[in-house]
Amino acid sequence: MSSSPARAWKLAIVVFALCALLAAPAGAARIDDELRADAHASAFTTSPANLRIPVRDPAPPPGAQVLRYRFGPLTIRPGQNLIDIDLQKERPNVDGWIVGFRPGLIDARTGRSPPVTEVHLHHAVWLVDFRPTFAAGEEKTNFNAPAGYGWRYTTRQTWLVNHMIHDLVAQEHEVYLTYTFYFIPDTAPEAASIREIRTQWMDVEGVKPYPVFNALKGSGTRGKFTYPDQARNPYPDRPGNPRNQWIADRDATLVLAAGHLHPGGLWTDLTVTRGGRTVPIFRSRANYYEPSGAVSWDVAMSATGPNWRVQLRRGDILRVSATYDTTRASWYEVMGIMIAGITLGDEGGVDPFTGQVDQSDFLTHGRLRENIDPPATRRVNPGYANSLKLRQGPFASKVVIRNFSFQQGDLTMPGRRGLPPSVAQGRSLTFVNQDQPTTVRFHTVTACRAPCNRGSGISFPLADGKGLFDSGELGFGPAINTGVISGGGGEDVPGSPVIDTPAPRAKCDGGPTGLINAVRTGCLGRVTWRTPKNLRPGTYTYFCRIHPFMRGAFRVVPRQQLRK
Ligand SMILES: [Cu+2]
Repeated sequence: MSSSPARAWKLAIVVFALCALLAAPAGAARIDDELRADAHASAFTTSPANLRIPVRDPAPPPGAQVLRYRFGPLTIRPGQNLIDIDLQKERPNVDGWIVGFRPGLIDARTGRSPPVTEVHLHHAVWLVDFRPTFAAGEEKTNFNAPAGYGWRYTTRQTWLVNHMIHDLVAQEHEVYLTYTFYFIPDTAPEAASIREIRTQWMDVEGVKPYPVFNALKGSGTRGKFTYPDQARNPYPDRPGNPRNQWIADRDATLVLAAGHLHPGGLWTDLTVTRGGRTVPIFRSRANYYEPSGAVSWDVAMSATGPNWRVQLRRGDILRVSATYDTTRASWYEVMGIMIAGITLGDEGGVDPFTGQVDQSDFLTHGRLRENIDPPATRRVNPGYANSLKLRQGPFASKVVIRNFSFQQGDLTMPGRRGLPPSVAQGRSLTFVNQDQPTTVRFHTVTACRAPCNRGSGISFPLADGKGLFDSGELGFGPAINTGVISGGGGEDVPGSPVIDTPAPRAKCDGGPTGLINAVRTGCLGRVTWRTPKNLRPGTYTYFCRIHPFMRGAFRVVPRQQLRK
């Protein structure tokens, strides 16, 4: 990589754009109470939210070649949850039009898609000449340009891939990102009539390295939370310029749209505002195949149909929002994105203020086998102790996390070390992540409902525990300065999913090795977290959101009891 300043700035911008693209003391009565509560603890008791949206998977259009590429191999270190950027060299060697895009992830050894419970394609964003153009999350939505439209491709373009691949287990994985183009070369007669579209990237967190928000259990109205509409001060750093909007800089026509969400998400909405009037133009719905509904990656997102055309005028405000189910759990570090295809100029279509936009939607593929949580996720795993039945452990002020395990109170640990440490009411317990490297193994301490002893998957555990606490991802990662984009001062923001706290630069050594490292301006994160002091007496169980097999418990002991 050349390291000229212009290059570095461009890359820094990319980084943004792209990412735009994370017992004894307890009375018997209370234990009974907790055990009863657990009868409803499972996500698996709720009825499915199968919407039965039709699948539309068009064949390659006339003149199109089907070109399969892969990117990698990428060595995913045990437990890794990193964001990185790399140059992408595997692509067509002639100019033409991309009219379809199909993303995937395969295991380098087996050639098959690895189970989502082991390695997870958190996201990949393909940046073409520094513009986010194609993207994939675990739901792997396909992009189909409507007939007669395509994304321009030339061999002179710069292609970068921003990828975040998450290893949920303690084993290393070697994977390839795969991507298939439906490609019409300029030499094909069909190429002459293709009209160019570009991707208009709509994100509720705008252009940011790690564009996420939290949808907390119980927030919103009637069990649904819409971001940013129902969030309190969602964009404190940008008063009057919300991150979720784009003001059209030209007359143009929108020709396709598809959303991206995380588990818990229900839909993303796209609206247009003109002269103070706002109208909806598309809702991309999450179709959960998962029998328990909106709790796993066993989902597909709907996209616009072949005839969706929305006429935009210069000055129109396009906005995106995301709606999550908040009845069952909190959803941390979630996304809300709508990827839209837009023409360079006015190509007609329906004026959304005077006409009727066809908002019928279609899934781009059926159920993906690799996204189905294994049946063992639903069953009690005898490898975990039932913390509600354990006797009280020693008083402790600190629990160290090392080698994917909690030093005291880990539910897999036999004997005394497995007992939930005791914490006096009004005090807190400090968790310290010492799992090296802390630039790779990020852990969280997240409340799950006791006894939290079923199998591990995406749909279990859920962040639904008493106290609803969450530590955030404990570890260190690179920072990028927003001044690079905005000019002037700016702030350091995470280029990784860690907590946004400045840290000594050396703490970030050993992290991502790709281009994101080349443009880092600093280091962020921390490895300690304290439990809230206001937790009421009782047994608390928790898990790691990054590695759901990690479980632990502690017990808050009432003050009265201490006095005895
Ligand atoms: Cu972890």
